[in-house]
Amino acid sequence: MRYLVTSALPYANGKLHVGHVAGAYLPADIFVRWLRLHHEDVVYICGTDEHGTPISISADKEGVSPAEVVNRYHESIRDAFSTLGIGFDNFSGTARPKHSEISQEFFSALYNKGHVIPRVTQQFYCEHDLRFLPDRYVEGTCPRCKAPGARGDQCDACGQIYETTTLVEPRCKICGNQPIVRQTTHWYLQLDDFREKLTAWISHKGYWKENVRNFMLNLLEQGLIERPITRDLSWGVPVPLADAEGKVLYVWFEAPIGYISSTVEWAERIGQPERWKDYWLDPETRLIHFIGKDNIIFHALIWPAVLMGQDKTYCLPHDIPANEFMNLEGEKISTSKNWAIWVDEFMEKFPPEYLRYYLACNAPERGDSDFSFKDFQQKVNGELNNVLGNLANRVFTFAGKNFGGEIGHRDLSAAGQAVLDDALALYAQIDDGYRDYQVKKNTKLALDIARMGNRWFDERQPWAQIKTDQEAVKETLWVCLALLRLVSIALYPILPSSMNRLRSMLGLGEAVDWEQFDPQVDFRLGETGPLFSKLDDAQIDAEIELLRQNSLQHASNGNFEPIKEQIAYEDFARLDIRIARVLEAAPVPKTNKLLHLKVDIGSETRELIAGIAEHYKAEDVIGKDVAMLVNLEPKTIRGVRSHGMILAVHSEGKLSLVVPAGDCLPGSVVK
Ligand code: B3M
Ligand code: ZN
Repeated sequence: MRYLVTSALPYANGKLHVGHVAGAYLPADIFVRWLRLHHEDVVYICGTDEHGTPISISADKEGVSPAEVVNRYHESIRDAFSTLGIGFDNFSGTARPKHSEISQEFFSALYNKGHVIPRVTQQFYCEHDLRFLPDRYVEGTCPRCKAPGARGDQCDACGQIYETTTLVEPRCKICGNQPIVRQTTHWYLQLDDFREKLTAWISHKGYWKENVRNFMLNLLEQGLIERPITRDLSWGVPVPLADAEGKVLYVWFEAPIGYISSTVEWAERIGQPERWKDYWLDPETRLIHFIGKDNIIFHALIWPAVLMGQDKTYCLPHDIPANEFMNLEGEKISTSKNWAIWVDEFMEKFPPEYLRYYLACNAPERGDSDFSFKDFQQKVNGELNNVLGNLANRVFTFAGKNFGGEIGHRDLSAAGQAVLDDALALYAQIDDGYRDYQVKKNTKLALDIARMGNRWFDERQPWAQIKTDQEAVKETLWVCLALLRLVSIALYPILPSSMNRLRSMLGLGEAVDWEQFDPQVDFRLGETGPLFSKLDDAQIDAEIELLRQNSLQHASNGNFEPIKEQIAYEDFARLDIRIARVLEAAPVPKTNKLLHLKVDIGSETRELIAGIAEHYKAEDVIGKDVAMLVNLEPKTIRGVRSHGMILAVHSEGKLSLVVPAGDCLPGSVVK
């Protein structure tokens, strides 16, 4: 069987955090390693997603070019994966020329067959920033599930996509203003052209995970509406049509094509440029996409339609194991609030395989899971060390001391055989588990094999046995070594380097096979030593503290507005800011935001309207001295002429008036 396994292409706009790894990467790597133990033909493909508004918004924020953001994070992500032992065959990026070329071919094939049609459409446009606001440039309330924070292209809360302009209470992400709706032309993928084919295809996917299948059936039932696959943006793959100046392909149209362009790159790299076709152009290939649940619609609906609409016959996804999300210490991971564990930083402090183990134990397979440092410590100390490490250690020590590390095979007693049989049954279950992506259950089953070994060792009491019955001791040890050997394979996909170390202590070569256990095996131990080490409380407490500090610090200095363009002193000097004493204040009728103020600015009294009523009651401001811009042109607000503006600060949702720290007379100049 030929397998093509992919993990979702992470956006190259930030570092990798543990939530990413738990969902789409570690489970795929584990699956691929398991396939390789079965000598399956498999290529594992990934790369960074380098286009779209996630990238251009990050670049805008940092004031650098999108290419700079992409290069920086591509490298950081690639290195983090490699330290973590995620073994892609190729890790590409979608800003590479080959990818653009293939994406344009894909678009053209659909266009030439009439599956892509231009339409004059309405899009959000910001009159302040003078630009269209595709996808993440606009945020509002989801028209379907009513969750806040929904974007132009998708709502994270319900995973649905909708017509952008149906977003409720839209806001420009750059300036916060309400956008207007403007005409523009875009090209729409006629999804309905593929409805029958898609329905027939999905009807054979009874083995899919329930979350994915149900989501899809529901969508097909709702009916497939056309989707725009182009955007008004400057960063991206240009639309390959003469009348499409300034338009690029929608990132979600071209990103999955990255799976193909990365495979093409791989084939070239290994010197067999045609080799990618053996995978992609064979309908029998098992194409498996590991993704997070927010990516289901793009992989299970739009992407297969895009593949179906090509001239060549591509294989279609065989399975789409979508995982749920991982939270952190009970709260949603949020990179914008710095509530995240960054993989590179984590691995500077802890062995990478401790992270693999913990994320595997805690894989968000059927529901959201939680990363907690205390639980991490408990899994490493209580399971890896106290169960598996302990078994290895006590058996190796005993075998070394008493038998020079040589324990030849023996005829087992009924009791010894029973333990081995139980372990073999678990070993077979673990094999099945990997086939079903059940990583979490497998960590438990593998540890159960080690638990059996410890129990057997305790029951047999070799330290007492040794005085009377050497052969019985050898049987005790041989059974334990046999169990360790099974564990070294069973856990290899999750902990490849630790298990290879265990194997070398057991006197075995590296894991290459999901082997049939050989009951005739003789053990000759190699150099032994501790397999794992414990994490102490102080180290864990420090991490929890650091996490809180980082997020607090971020909250207090986070989300700065960009600093405005530099000005000359003369520009500043044109502002006339003085201290005003509030004489009278009253709410403006029929509003809840405005106060009508009368102030003394020394030389005269003024009337003005201030938008502070949600934060200050009228009686609270009377008598206050505040900073006021006195030479602002007058404006009529709610029928009242407003002569000037008092200054205030917005911070963490609260508003505070700017007041002088010491006593001053009304009319004193602020400079
Ligand atoms: N970059 C979304 C994400 O990181 C997107 C995946 C693309 S897979 C083709 O969640
Ligand atoms: Zn704007």
